[in-house]
Amino acid sequence: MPQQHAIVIATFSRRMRLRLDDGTEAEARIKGKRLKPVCGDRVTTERIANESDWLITDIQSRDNELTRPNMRGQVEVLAANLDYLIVVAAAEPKADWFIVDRYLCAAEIMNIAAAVVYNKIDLDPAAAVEELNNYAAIGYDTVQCSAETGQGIDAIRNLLAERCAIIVGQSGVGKSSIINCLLGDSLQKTSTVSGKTGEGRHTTVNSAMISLPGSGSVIDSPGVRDYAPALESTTLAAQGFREISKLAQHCRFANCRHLREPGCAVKEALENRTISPRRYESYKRIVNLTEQIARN
Ligand SMILES: Nc1nc2c(ncn2[C@@H]2O[C@H](COP(=O)(O)OP(=O)(O)OP(=O)(O)O)[C@@H](O)[C@H]2O)c(=O)[nH]1
Ligand SMILES: [Mg+2]
Ligand SMILES: [Zn+2]
Repeated sequence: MPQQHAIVIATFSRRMRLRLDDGTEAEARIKGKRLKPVCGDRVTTERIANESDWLITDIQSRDNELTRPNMRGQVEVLAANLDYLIVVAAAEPKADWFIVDRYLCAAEIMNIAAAVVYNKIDLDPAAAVEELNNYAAIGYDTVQCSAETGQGIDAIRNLLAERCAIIVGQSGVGKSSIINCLLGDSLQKTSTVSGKTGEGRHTTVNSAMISLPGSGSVIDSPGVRDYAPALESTTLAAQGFREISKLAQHCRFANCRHLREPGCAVKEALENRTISPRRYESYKRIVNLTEQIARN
């Protein structure tokens, strides 16, 4: 059978939707139990005789992975081959900045750029100015927007140009709504992957990569109640906070964890308020979490 390369653009447990190299889309199954393709994966695939399905026979090595520990403490890969992460918070449900920091930590460790987007400013225009300024000061892209009024959506479009991004955040903050806004007239062409919740709200149940008009693509992902990156060690936690890792070279001890060590440049910056106490609290929580997981 002739083989083709393809990108996984949507996953429904063991069924996949592919964009083949020739630009067409196809449904696919997976050969064997060992392969675990995720959205964004580049795969080798071949046609199954007398069927419309394709068969995924191999996954090319990944540039990077967005991961999280699952309930059993194993590492679950959420998506692969990303070059940008957008984490969305909103006026409603109430923004959880610790979740935002944990996603940014994951982006840092993947070595990709990231943006913090605050949506639903039509509900509360001034709610997050301070937090966003704080993120902008340490070098993240920031946007305030409303998928309802369209305000700020162009800024997100510009950030996504030429990129393969993932959009993440709590359930209900408006990730799918933002993507719908970005799609505008092209909306009808995309098959949105969503199901209805008990309250009749449309919630995204599967990850799907959406090509944006012009350039760029973005993976819409199901919202979360909580998120923590899967970290192998507490040293990685410091790497996940760019303002902390920048200061770490000035700490007295090379293995400083920035908790109670003497001569710690991070604690000093905290006292001088040159780093955010809230971000530092996020860092401590991730250190604790990583230690807990390591003990289990
Ligand atoms: N007022 C207002 N409502 C919005 C805005 N953006 C989205 N919403 C509403 O918020 C609700 C949730 O939006 P979704 O786009 O489904 O949120 P999501 O982040 O994709 O949620 P999950 O798929 O569950 O993770 C919907 O009822 C939207 O109409 C906004 O900018 N302003
Ligand atoms: Mg959604
Ligand atoms: Zn230190």
